[in-house]
Parts: sequence; structure tokens; C-alpha cells
Amino acid sequence: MTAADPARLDEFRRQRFGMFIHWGVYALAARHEWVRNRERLSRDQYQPYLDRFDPDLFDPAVWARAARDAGMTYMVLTTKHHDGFCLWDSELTDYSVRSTPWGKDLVGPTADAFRREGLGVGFYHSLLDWQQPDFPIDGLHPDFERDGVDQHGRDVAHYAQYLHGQVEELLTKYAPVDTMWFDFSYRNWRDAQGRPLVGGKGAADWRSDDLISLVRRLAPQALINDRLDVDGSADFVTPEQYQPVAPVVIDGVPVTWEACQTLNGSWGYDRDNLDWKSPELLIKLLVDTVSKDGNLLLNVGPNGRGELEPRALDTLAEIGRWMRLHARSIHGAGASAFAPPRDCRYTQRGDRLYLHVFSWPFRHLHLPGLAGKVRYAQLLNDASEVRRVSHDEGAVTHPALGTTPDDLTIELPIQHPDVAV
Ligand code: FHN
Repeated sequence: MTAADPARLDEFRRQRFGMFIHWGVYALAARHEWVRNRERLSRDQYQPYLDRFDPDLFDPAVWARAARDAGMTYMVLTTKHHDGFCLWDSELTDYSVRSTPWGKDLVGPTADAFRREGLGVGFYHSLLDWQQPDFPIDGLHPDFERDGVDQHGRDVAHYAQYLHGQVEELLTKYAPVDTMWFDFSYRNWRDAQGRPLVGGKGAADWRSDDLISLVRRLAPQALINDRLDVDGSADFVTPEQYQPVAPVVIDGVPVTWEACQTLNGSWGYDRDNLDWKSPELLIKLLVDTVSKDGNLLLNVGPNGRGELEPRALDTLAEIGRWMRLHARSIHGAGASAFAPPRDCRYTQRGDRLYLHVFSWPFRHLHLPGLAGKVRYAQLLNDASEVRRVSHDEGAVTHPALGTTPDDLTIELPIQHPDVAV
């Protein structure tokens, strides 16, 4: 099983910040992308969402510009989520945009819009499919409680063939695809009481080895995430629900990783969810992720008319205002060998070290290990010089007490032979 193109992997590591887009007919429910499961809706009870899906305000150029202006460099769009609804006109099913009042492909125009803005294009594709008749009713299936475990006559091998066929469609119709973001294998799931999930699905159910070979053959530049349940096959690791993780190391080898995160606790559009993260928190999340050699894939959930809600656009714009000044401490940057002061983070790009101060007010910051290595120090927001007060243990004094994330990143060009340039 071949690995991804090293050049593509290097590009991914430099990209650092992407937009995740969870969109489908569940947006009409405005409650969560698992609404069919959470409300135990039958197929017939879910059908009205398809019957009314007509996103008349859909304009992917607006999404793409919002992503670009936020400093995002790539996008990952849900082509099909667990409900089985396809955002493109698949040849293999009519459970797609074709069977809605909208009636037209949504994947192609979205991919084109993001490519026009110079962003990379990736596809999220659900391994689960609650619509397909050959997908077994297991412990996660919405029909589980009503119909019990119905494996009879359901041929998961036939479903795997459908799954592979749709991935082939996506990789050929919308080439070049930069990332395939599969979601998710659950062979070893345990519930809160430690009970194994009924009928969990893993690599064998998806024929993951063949699926990886298919992607490598049709899209050698495409990176594959780690949810196909095949050890050692992932080009990047995708820890769910951000944990402040140190650089992810597996068997002693640092791996490329990407944290995915929501704006408000819901992946799909959730109108009444008030659990919004502040732009400041999200900026710190981005800095913390990059300081640990990770990427951040930040999610938006367009609503039933195809728009990003005002709060999402405002949040992205605020992040963009910070990124306009500080992108050089994020894009192409990563972890530093130097240990930052408490409540601070370092990101490093070549001989440029960026000190991100997460707590304030402060006056003097000691920078362990930098004595004699720091040539000068400048605030990124206005390039004002930051006075260094000590040569024996590099330390800086901030010219003004930091009050917003804008004036809390200091650039420290390092002059020392052992610093990677
Ligand atoms: O069940 C999905 C969920 O809806 C969402 O798509 C997230 C995104 O990482 N993945 C699964 C939960 O881990």
C-alpha cells in the first residue's frame, strides 16, 4: 500500500488552516447532522427534508472568499454524510441532489469556487450510510431500536462495492482531489458503560485496503486520513474534538495531524445552538495546534438556503483580521525546539520564532534558552520594536500591556547556527 506523495504532505503541513463544511438535507432540520439518528426518524419521516431541499441562496464563491479572507488555505466538503444523501448527482443512487427541488450538483460548483480562490479541495465521505439497504442495521443505525439488529439480507460487502464506486465517481468527476477524509470506523467502540457497540464496523467491512489502493491509483496526490481502520495507512491523524495534544507521536515517530473543530459545538447547521466559541479562543486554538505541528480544520455548517449564518461569517472575518497580520506565524510554521514561557506558545518558521502570549498583562517575559540568540524582537501587528532587557537570559519587555490577540505575537528572528532556517 503506497504512501502519499511527500511533496503533497509537505504542502499540507504548510497549509495549517482549513475550512470544514458540513452540509446536507439535515440543514433543513437546523438541529444537527445526526438528526435522523437522534430523533430516531424513519426513512419516510426524513424524506420531507429531501422534498424541501432547495438552497436558493447557495453561492459557494461567498464561502470560498470567507475562507480565503480568514487565512484558510484548503477546504473539506461533506460529499455524503451518514444519512446517505449525496451532494452530487451520483450514477449509483437517486438519494441525491437529483431527487430534490434543487436538482443540481453542489460538489462541482463548490470545488470550482474554492479552486478559483487558490484553496485546496478535499472531500469528506461517510463510511456509514443509513439509507443504503445493504448497510446493516447496527448499534449506530437510526432504525436499530425499532427494527433491532437486522443483518438478514443486508450484504455489507455489496455496500462496500457501492462505497468504492462512489469514491471512484468523486475522484474522477472532480479531479484533482487533494484530500479524502473518510469518517468513521467503529469496530472497537464501547459505550459509557464499556459495552461493545452492536455490529461495529471496521476495515474489513469497508474493504479499506482496496479503498486506499483505489484512492492511490486515481488520485496519487490525495491525502487519506486515519479513519479507515488500517494501521499505518493514514497520511494524517484526525483526533476528534480538539485536545491540547502535544505533537502526535506514534511508535516514536511524529505524525502529521489535523484537529477538527466546530464553531459552536455542532458540525451541521444548528440554529438554536448558542455554544459559540469566541474568535479569540479560536485564534488561540489555531496557534496552539500549529505550535504542536498540527493543522486546524475549522467547521462551518451552511443552512437550508445555502448560506453561512452571520455569526459564522463574523467569526471568520475576525480571525481573518488577526491572520492578515499574523499569517506568517501560522502558514509554513510549526513547533519549535525552544520551550516557551508559561501561558505562551512558540511557532517557528525557519529562523523566525513567534512568541504568542496567551495571558496578560505582563511586562517582562523570560525566554529560556534564547540568551544571546535573539537579534531583536518586534510586534507583528505594527512591527514596533520590543525592548530586550536582558542579554544573559533573553527576555523581552512588551511596550504595552497586551489587551487583544492582535498585539500579543512577537517575532524573534534568531541568529544562531543551530537554528533551522
Ligand atoms: O459522526 C461524525 C460527525 O457527524 C462529524 O462528521 C465528525 C467530524 O469529525 N465526525 C464524526 C464523529 O466523529
